[in-house]
Amino acid sequence: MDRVVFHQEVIEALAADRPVVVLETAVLTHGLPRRSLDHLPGCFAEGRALHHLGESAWNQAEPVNLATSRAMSHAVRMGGAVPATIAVIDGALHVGITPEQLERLSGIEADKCSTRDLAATLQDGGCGGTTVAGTLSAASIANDILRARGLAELRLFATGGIGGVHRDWACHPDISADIRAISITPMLVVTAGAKIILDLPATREALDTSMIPVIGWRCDNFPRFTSRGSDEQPLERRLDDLERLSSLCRIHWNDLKREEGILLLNEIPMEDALDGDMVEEIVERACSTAQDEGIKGQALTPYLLTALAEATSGDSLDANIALLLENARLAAEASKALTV
Ligand code: PSU
Ligand code: MN
Repeated sequence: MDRVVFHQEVIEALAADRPVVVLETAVLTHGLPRRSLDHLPGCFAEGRALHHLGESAWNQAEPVNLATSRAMSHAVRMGGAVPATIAVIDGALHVGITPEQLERLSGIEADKCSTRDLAATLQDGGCGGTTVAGTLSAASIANDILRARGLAELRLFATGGIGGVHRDWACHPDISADIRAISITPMLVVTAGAKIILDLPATREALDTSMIPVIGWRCDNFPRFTSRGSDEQPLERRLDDLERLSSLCRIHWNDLKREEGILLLNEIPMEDALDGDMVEEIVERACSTAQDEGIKGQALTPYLLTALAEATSGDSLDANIALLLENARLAAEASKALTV
């Protein structure tokens, strides 16, 4: 049985050396609400994030998760690249999925597939949204196949905020597998920073220990997902043009033969960002409620993101969608410049 299924469009693009951007699906199955926007007064009320895309690509009547994933694919296409959305569907790893498959995935009880979960979901013949870790592992499996066929490999990946070291790590050492997956998969990961629900300084240390080059894209401070970076967390490296980014990737992967991924930090645009102090207070409260309610493991990140959305009446969703679209757009731009 074929465990890995490529969408024809992805294969054709890679065969013709056209740019491809990988997208994840845990944000679809577990990160964003499965309701339409009507229930969320703040969300898109003024259509704030729509300028990232043009209204035509956004269907207000659709559930937020589906509309956002569709819009991300659209943003990749607008940027001149082909989206390769990765997911587990009926016991196979799909690299590139159809709009019908995306819609189906958005409405079912899918597994949240980190790397450790892939085999079990495949064995069960089940469906799953892949996290950053799960997606990178799938891309790496796909790259082995592509290399054997003499085709170009997947190098670009756009997500929202990466997982990292959770707050209260000293008591509960919850560190997302995202970090380890990035450290062993030579892909450029475009992200709006670590999710604000995390312990940011600790997450930075973990990235450091994992030998992952961290680059600010036209920003000086480590971005905080739905909030801009603070000058308490300055970055050591910043790049402003795609040519230098591309040459850095070449040096790291080709000349130095390193296998780590590279993290490209794309700060959320000013007009979409939430106030960092306000979010900080909400997250602190949500973390202690999570602890009281015994929420941990895979359920923790979705729980905290939902709490944040509720406490901001949907404003954090606006911001989350905006940054996802911005990251998809930048990844598409970068994929054109990146000729590794
Ligand atoms: N980015 C978002 N929203 C999300 C996620 C990323 O804007 O929901 C998902 C990603 O799939 C990421 C996962 O890999 O959350 C992290 O989960 P955990 O902390 O359980 O590893
Ligand atoms: Mn975890």
